Amino acid sequence: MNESDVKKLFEDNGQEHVFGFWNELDPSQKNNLIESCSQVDFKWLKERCDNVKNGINEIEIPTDITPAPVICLTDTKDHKEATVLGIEALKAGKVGVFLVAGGQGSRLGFNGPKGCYEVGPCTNKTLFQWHAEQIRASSIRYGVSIPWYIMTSTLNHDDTEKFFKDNDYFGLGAENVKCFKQRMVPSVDLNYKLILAQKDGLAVNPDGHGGCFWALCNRGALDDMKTRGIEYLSYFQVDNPLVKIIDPLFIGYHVKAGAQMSSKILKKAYPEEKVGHICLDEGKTTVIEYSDMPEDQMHAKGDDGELKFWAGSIAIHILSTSFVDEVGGQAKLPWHVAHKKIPFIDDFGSHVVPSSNNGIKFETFVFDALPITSSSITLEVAREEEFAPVKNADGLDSPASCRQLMSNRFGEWLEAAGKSVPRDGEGNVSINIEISPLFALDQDEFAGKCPEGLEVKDGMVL
Ligand code: UD2
Repeated sequence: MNESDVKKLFEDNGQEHVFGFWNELDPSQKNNLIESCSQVDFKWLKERCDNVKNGINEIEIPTDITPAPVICLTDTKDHKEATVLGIEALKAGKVGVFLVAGGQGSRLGFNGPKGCYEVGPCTNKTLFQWHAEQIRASSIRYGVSIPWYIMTSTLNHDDTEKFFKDNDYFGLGAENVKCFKQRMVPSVDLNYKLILAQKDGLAVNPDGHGGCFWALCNRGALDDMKTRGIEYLSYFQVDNPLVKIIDPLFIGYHVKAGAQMSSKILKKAYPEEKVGHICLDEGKTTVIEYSDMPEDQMHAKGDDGELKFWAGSIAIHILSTSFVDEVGGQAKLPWHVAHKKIPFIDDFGSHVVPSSNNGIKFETFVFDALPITSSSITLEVAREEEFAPVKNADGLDSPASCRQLMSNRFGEWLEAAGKSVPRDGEGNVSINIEISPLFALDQDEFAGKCPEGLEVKDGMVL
């Protein structure tokens, strides 16, 4: 669209204020603003804003939910068969890994892609390196290249690509690490007006991890998977270094059930824990985010006196690529609304960082695709083995808690191999220790490799 078309379109939609600084802009800034404005889909924006105005929540919170069936930690009878199936799929080169890393990471307050955050308790290895080492170790174990697809956004795409390039793709090969951008959508203020983030650009945000369906299908990733014969994608988030990126057991259960999208869960530590709730709504598997779960359901107890909705989703999934292909481009996921503090340019041209919520962001969530699957399995995992997210700068789910949980997991591996590991009064390992995925991917592998005369001491790195 040319300049006058764009301006007319914005006027027709009552959004001409975004051109308020037009006369101050140089030609290249004018181009930037036209480019930024050309991305706005007014039909989409009107639908979203009308829904908020009219109090219509696109996320229908079902009232008649029941707990979803879960393959629990103790249900081990089919584990062997599932593991064999998972290993077969891996060795046949049918598995790729998919990281969603397009988010803003604002809670952590870290400037840069969250994957560049250093979490190794002793080595300060970054999240990206932990993930890369796991993928490399799994490739070696199963004798195949495992392609890694990484969804970024305009916020961090260039920095992410540069980080991998500067680190020589951590030995995975440039051809096996594919970054692609998700879409951005505009945010609005509390009067439904578009916001200027700078004089020559609108405030936009990534369209949520649910945007991965569109991005996988339209940014070349799915085509690459088809060329390679990838049938299953192991989906994970950037913030959890303990995630088992390649888990033959999980893959195998998914394959065995002919599932389209499957999920890992763990037992919630307390009712309000900030994880999604896996439930059944009229027979369909569904996730209700902690912020949407009705209070009474969140605290409800079953006949056994335990939490009724005990299964917390930790955002680890398997996606069948045929499912992504089927729903991908047109997946109509509902839009979640979040009230946020959105920095803006005020009428006088000053940049303002608000201290309270002044705007609305729209996002879709990947787990909203679960109800449209024809089949899905849910697998329980052990928290101490697989979950140590870094979300906040301090306290819960912080870098400090993550490093502690990493040392705890490695401490358990050492103890299982017959070593003595110092612990504090609360049972936490009281020294920093680190075992690279390239040394051992799991406790069993470690047990077979643990060096005889190993001295367990603070700063120990294997
Ligand atoms: C997520 C789940 C929560 C629970 C928890 C476990 C949601 C809404 N909630 O909470 O139920 O499973 O994780 O740790 O997901 N991302 C993108 N593009 C976007 C937005 C996010 O790629 O547009 C990525 C982001 O980079 C990160 C992941 O998605 O890797 C999770 O995003 P989050 O940190 O906003 O999710 P969180 O912690 O609220």
